[in-house]
Amino acid sequence: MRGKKGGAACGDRVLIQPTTTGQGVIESILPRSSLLYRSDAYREKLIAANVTQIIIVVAAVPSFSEELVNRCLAAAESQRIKALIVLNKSDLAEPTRVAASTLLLYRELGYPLLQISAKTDVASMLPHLQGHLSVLVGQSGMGKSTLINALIPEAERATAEISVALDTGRHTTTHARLYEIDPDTRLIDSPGMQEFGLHHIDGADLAWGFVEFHPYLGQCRFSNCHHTGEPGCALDSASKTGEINPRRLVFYRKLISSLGAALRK
Ligand SMILES: Nc1nc2c(ncn2[C@@H]2O[C@H](COP(=O)(O)OP(=O)(O)OP(=O)(O)O)[C@@H](O)[C@H]2O)c(=O)[nH]1
Ligand SMILES: [Mg+2]
Ligand SMILES: [Zn+2]
Repeated sequence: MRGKKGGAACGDRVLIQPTTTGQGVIESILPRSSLLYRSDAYREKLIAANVTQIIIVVAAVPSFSEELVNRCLAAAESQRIKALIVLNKSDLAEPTRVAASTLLLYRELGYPLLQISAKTDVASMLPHLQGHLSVLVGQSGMGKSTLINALIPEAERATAEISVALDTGRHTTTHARLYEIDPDTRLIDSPGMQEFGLHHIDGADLAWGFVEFHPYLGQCRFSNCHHTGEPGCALDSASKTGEINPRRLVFYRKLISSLGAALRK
């Protein structure tokens, strides 16, 4: 990039001005069809541009955060891109069984859920990748780079053993990188994340990030209901009757309270 202003993300299409052989400067970034990023109260971090699908990679070991899955799904909904949940390391049979039962809820909501092992078999992923620019996201140690290597052997991505003591990965991947399976099918590996801040999503829009909430939005007693315990809240009643899973309302409320000041606007 020329000057200090960065702003290009993996997946961006740019115009470049060649300088010396093999070198060039980015003149401009072309309009994006989507932009995936995370943000807290202070800064934003671009994850990937122009992706048409977000692949949330989870595994039973190290343990994954269901809250993070909910945040990734909300981000996908806000950008109107497809979301696919991949439960990796299915060769670890017993812990995977427990993780799979947690994730069943998301399949019921309509999100495709694949159980695979990057170490033994990834073939079932291929049909889901076809025609998409996908980005693999998730916590460190879930096996994103191992998946890339299984799908694209010449990628030779660095991977690292997880820390059993800390029940975490080692933040092995430091930069996002795009790989091409065929000209229409591309895949981005991204660094593991612990947090997925969504400060850029307006508090009033957040409920739209939860697909099964849609039929209830606009049905609450107060038009500015934040669904955090206000009287006559349609989501509250729906969760009490079991029409929506109470776990999702809990994640929604956690998310909205983390927005804090942003919500009070
Ligand atoms: N048993 C088993 N282990 C796996 C599988 N996939 C990945 N691993 C192991 O999990 C560890 C972490 O894998 P990575 O691919 O480095 O994880 P990552 O998600 O890219 O991690 P970051 O780059 O830190 O975000 C490595 O030791 C892998 O060998 C799998 O399907 N089964
Ligand atoms: Mg990695
Ligand atoms: Zn409400």
